[in-house]
Amino acid sequence: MSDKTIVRTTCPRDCYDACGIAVVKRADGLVKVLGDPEHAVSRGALCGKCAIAYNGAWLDPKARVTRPMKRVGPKGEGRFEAVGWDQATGEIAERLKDIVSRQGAETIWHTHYTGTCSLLAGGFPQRFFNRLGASEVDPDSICNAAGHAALQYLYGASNVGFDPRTAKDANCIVVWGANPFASAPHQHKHWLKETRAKKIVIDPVRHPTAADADLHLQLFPGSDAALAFAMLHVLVREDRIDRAFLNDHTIGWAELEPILMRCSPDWAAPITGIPVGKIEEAATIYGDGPSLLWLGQGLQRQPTGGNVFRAVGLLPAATGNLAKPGAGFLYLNGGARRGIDSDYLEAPQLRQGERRKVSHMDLVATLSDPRKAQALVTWNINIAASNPDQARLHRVLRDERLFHVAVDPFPTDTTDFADFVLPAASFLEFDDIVSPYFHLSMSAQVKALEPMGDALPNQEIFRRLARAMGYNEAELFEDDRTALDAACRQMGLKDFASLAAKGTVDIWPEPVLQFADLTFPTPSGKIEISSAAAEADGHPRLPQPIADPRPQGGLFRLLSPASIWLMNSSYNDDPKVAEKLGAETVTVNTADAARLGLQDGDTVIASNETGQLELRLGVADIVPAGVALSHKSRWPKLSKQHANINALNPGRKTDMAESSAVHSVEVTLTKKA
Ligand SMILES: Nc1nc2c(c(=O)[nH]1)N[C@H]1C(S)=C(S)[C@@H](COP(=O)(O)OP(=O)(O)OC[C@H]3O[C@@H](n4cnc5c(=O)[nH]c(N)nc54)[C@H](O)[C@@H]3O)O[C@H]1N2
Ligand SMILES: Nc1nc2c(c(=O)[nH]1)N[C@H]1C(S)=C(S)[C@@H](COP(=O)(O)OP(=O)(O)OC[C@H]3O[C@@H](n4cnc5c(=O)[nH]c(N)nc54)[C@H](O)[C@@H]3O)O[C@H]1N2
Ligand code: SF4
Ligand SMILES: [Mo]
Repeated sequence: MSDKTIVRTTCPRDCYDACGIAVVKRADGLVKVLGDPEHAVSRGALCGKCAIAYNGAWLDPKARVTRPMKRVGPKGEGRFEAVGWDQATGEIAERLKDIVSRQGAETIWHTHYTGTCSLLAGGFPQRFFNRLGASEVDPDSICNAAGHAALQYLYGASNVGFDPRTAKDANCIVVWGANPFASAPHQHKHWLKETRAKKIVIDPVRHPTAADADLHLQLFPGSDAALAFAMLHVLVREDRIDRAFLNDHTIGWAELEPILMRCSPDWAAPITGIPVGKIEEAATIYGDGPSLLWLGQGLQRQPTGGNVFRAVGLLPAATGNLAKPGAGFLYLNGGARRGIDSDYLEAPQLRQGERRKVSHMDLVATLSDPRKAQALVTWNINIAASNPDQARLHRVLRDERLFHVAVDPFPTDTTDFADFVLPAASFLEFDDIVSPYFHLSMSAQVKALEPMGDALPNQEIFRRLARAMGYNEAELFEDDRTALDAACRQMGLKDFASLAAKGTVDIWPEPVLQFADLTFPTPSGKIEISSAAAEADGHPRLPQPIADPRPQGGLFRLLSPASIWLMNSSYNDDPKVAEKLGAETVTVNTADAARLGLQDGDTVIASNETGQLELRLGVADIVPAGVALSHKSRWPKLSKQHANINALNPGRKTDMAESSAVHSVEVTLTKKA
């Protein structure tokens, strides 16, 4: 008999890759979490951060929250006593019921995002909050809501992307404002390396994916709409536009064409910082097609991010790069595409009262107003590290008046502020389903280990809270297996056991065409280049050839995208990951460093009207002049300053959907005296 068992499961992080995992359990109790060699994406290797953290902090009871905890010290100090589940859920329910009867359920806010992306742990708790009648912080407004809104105006859908398997049919792949090297490491390592297509990367940062590309357009942040208009100008000039496609499947091209005829590459070059020849080359390669366009999430985290998406999103429409092999665009491939019914998962029929939402950009203001907010529940999210306006957010979270329950597997900055911390089981400890947002497959998350201590999956935590509240609707208590089997049937699979036996299944055996029938879920059924719906919502009818003004007076535009060693704020507590991360740096180019009399390794102060932060200076010609690069979401409490890069982020909103324009932060950099 073998002395080890292997459980095959899936990584449910907010990552394009959704790697297959092999958990190897030895008879002596030793556990190793490895990449599954048979999985098409991971091919035997996890990314560096998960390879470390899943064998480090995630398996370490001392690093985890393992018992329900009740606060004993002042808020923010992280001093708690362990209590039992019944006491914790009982006391929380009493407090919530009191708030419901005095101030109303709408003053109870919950905020959640993609700490885990698996279906039940990500969606099932909504049933509880619907029944409670709580208000919700709009989840996507911290990440990607502007891009969704823009693509919905243009194509009527933002969650229907190309099938990555069609890369074999493409002659060109454009990666526009994404950094696969960090945020989709296996797509960098395999998918992009194995294609014969010409690769064009459009990004202010010369990251390794950009450096590997056939063509890198290193534009100034926030100038993408101007670049897209100039590319369209070239396509018209060179007669590479698909006029039959435009006639049959779009509305508004006639209004747009005169505008883009004024947007020559000569006009765009000084605005974007891209030489005329490179704009022409990119347009020509894309226009020859078939071409795939990957719209990154970094691309829309700009003050005019919605407009950027509407402008860049014109390229497939103008060139007929849809509904054929090797063509299409991708923002995210959503679960609904595979039949997943989010209404089943979240049970909106339980909703008590009106559904209220605010943007994450308004979270501080909302929590600061006692008429609006009496309680906060945070789950699958670490707002104290990842949200804007960090100092003010920490201040309001410290207010004893606000009743705060945090659910997390780890003791984060956010849980430190809570009145109760509830221990969430990790993905290794329960069954669930992962719906990848790049590939169109579906994967099983299979329980490999027992939950640590008293930890429970999110869905069970909210069942217990529902019971303590005295609710009795059946949906609140549906068991995991029934819900998992139902979700599998929605996708045309027999049941969860059959999915688990396969690990990952391709829902379609062959690559599917994006918008195969060329009908679009817009009001007109066509691609709406000119959009009455956008206009009715207060936006221009057409995408605009505009760019953000360059920072003035020696300010830098600060970009803070994904780090290769962190998953948002996750893993910073793992000592080996922390060692890889090293000091928190900000990188500028050689000319800017020389102008400021700064050298690599200097300690600098980054500051603006929102805050200041001490950082180590890196000097490297990977960013254009006037741009500074740092990475997001370290744990504030692990730094002497009790802050991270979001101490500098005012929380400016995008033009659409009140989403985060985090890549528009401006700072000065000065040498520390
Ligand atoms: N400066 C700057 N800030 C940014 C960004 C940026 O680009 N720049 N990006 C933004 C973006 S895109 C995002 S998505 C946010 C995300 O930012 P975060 O909220 O920090 O995201 P994560 O670290 O993915 O997950 C949040 C928490 O979920 C917990 N978690 C994991 N599994 C489970 C589980 O099963 N149950 C429960 N209850 N909790 C679990 C993790 O331990 C973690 O503490 O950050 C935003 N912040
Ligand atoms: N390792 C790792 N992987 C992750 C995450 C992580 O934190 N770490 N986070 C996950 C999450 S929640 C998300 S949302 C995704 C995000 O992953 P991505 O979609 O890759 O988004 P970002 O990391 O914000 O930024 C991507 C790129 O956008 C560029 N960019 C910034 N401003 C502009 C601009 O104005 N124009 C253009 N063209 N480019 C611009 C940045 O320089 C950066 O290289 O990654 C996921 N994967
Ligand atoms: S975070 Fe992404 S790359 Fe890393 S193991 Fe998970 S799915 Fe794979
Ligand atoms: Mo995100």
